[in-house]
Amino acid sequence: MSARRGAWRVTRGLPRRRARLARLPATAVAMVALPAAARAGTPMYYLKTFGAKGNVSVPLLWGLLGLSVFVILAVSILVVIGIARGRRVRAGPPGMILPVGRSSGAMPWIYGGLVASAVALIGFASWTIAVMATIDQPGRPAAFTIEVTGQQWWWQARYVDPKNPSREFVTANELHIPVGKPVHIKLVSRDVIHSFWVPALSGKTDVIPGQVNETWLEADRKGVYRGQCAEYCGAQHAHMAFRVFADAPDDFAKWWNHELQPAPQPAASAKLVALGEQQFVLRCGACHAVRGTSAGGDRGPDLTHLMDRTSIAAVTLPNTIGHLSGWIADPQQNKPGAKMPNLDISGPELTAIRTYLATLK
Ligand code: HEC
Ligand SMILES: [Cu+2]
Repeated sequence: MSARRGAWRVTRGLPRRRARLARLPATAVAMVALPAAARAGTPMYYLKTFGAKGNVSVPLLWGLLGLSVFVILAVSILVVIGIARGRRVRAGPPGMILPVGRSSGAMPWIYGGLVASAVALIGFASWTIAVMATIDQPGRPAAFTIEVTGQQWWWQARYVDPKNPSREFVTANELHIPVGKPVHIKLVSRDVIHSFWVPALSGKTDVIPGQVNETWLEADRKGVYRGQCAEYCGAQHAHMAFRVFADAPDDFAKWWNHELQPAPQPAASAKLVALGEQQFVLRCGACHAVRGTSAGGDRGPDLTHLMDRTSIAAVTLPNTIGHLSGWIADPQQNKPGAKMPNLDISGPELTAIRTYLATLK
């Protein structure tokens, strides 16, 4: 109520459109100053960052924006002054011919302009190069590597511990990283060009078939950061998202150890789960892997610990039993064009398979 009255007081007397314009800077300031909680609903917001990379890039963004605005204003003002002065000179007798050439006092402006532009351009080029050098490699060596494979329209992630090859595993669409530690990311594509982007942590890195691109991530605060494919890659490009969970180092170590475990064997008494596993291996195992079973497919996400994930189909749906059933029954309705076909699963089959999947914790 009081804020409204304040806004009214400031803009009172101005015509409507100008009143709206007058409020624009306040809106922009409010966006930048938005508290973290309010920004949770705008996960692609990249001006507030939570990691070593973004923290040095964002000041450069503001610097370049400030310089651009300053140049536009300075040039506009000088043009207006020039026009005003030009009119005054022309106000001579009719038919008078103005001399063309180096009028006195013009050259210092040109030299001054050249020097000022050169200083600004060299200064900002140096700043840009310094930032690029800083974000190229993390300050400390990365503890491990995640090999991310982009494909239409999801992300496969292979965790690799260079010191211990037996600690390797594969998951999809939800990455976990330890807070405050740089993580090395290797990017490859299985089909077309994608782009790996976690706005709050890092800029974009293209994911190109036949080429390995590298980047790294570091989060300085616990949280969930949204990632998104940032290079148009076909029908479901917008649904090719992922999540990065920055965990406390202990939680992260626990998570990794848990992911290494194979899927639990169905208990002898759990008939429906055992039936579901059988049907899963038969109907789904050509495309999906569940470690500990003979399902070893690689065309779709590894489902060994499906229930540890908060979302399915590259953050298209929340991972609830309802959405899971809906997805298995009709993936093409949920994500038209997705590389998982409709499989004409019968009602009883669906019940068994979904009951089995619910045990993949
Ligand atoms: C022809 C290959 C293929 C078959 C067969 C197949 N899937 Fe999929 N599945 C995929 C692909 C590809 C995706 C990723 C789709 C996307 O996100 O765009 C997927 C995604 C999923 C997901 C979401 C996983 C995640 O983490 O996002 C689940 C769950 C799933 N499939 C279950 C099943 C079940 C159950 C069956 C058997 C009834 C099955 N799929 C059969 C290819 C297949
Ligand atoms: Cu894409």
